[in-house]
Amino acid sequence: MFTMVRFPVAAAFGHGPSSTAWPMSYLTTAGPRADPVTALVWGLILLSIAVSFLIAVLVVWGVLVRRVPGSDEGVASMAVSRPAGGLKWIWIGLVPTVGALVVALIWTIYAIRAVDSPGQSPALTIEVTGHQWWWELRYPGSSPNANFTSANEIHIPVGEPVLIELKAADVIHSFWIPALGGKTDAIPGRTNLTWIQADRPGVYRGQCGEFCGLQHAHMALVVVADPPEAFEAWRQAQLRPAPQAHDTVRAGQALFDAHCGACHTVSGTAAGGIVGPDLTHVMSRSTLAAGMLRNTRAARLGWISNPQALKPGARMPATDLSARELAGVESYLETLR
Ligand code: HEC
Ligand SMILES: [Cu+2]
Repeated sequence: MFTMVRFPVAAAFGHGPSSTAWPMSYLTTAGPRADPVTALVWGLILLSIAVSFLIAVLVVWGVLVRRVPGSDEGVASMAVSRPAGGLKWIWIGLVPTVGALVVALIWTIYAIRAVDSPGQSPALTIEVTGHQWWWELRYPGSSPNANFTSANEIHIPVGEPVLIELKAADVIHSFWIPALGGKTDAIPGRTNLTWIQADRPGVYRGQCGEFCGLQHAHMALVVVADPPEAFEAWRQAQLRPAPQAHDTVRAGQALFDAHCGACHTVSGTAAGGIVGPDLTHVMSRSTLAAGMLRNTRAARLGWISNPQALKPGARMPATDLSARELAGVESYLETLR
């Protein structure tokens, strides 16, 4: 009936992201918060391969070339002897080993320093709060009426560092956008800081990285890196309150306010709940329920009538609306662009 978002989620957006085939791969990254770590990962992989290869060669050489004379006749007939000069092999082994470890250590320290904080001051701050099982996003502005709230789809301007203030509403979650950086935990009662930067426009998939309950696997998010003008246009659109409901959807709005408004906010209306995602611009998002469903009419109807059938345990109850009432609510939602 409705479409589940399949791997890769980026297809839902219709434009080419940086790594369409493997959206969760951390081996191809797209910004300075992640690239130094990726270089380190590849470096350590190559170093490990080189060390393993060297050891393999030495073992084969020891077995085939440095055979003890007479060992073919069996261990019992081998003379016990310790030729002089064997100790030097300890040193020959120790020097490259320590050398490799020192290189790895220095490179690691360098990589940690490089990703610790952005080179320039962040263009923007976003407060990201993990909930079971969705992400609340708050974009603070310079004045109270320049704030807005959204969910699950983080838009950022391309090429600029963005500070992320991480919180959690219930249990520990972890913010993870593999192409843009490593995980940072979101811990109840704390604010953890991290930052992201995307150097190429595109869609970067993320996922809660800390088991947080039954629907942990359905707690995805995406970062959409927009060119500056597109980002500004998106921001302006998000700042607008919901349009005045037209006569044709007023009944739907009344039903929404009565049945949904205690949990969902639609700014500029009576609906001011904060238990679930802000729906003021729900139609501008490409997925629903933290990346689980594509945001289509069929998916919305299916979700609203029985979220528990799709995401068992989600903090949204099934509704007892009749089919007609459901269609009314849906036509109201469709105005929330
Ligand atoms: C008890 C609180 C509660 C009520 C009542 C409720 N919801 Fe929800 N709703 C939630 C929560 C929590 C989520 C997030 C679920 C998740 O993704 O795990 C949600 C998610 C949604 C989403 C997906 C939004 C997104 O961006 O992912 C839509 C759409 C939605 N609800 C519509 C409705 C409508 C319409 C009603 C009324 C018929 C309603 N909800 C009633 C709590 C509620
Ligand atoms: Cu989580």
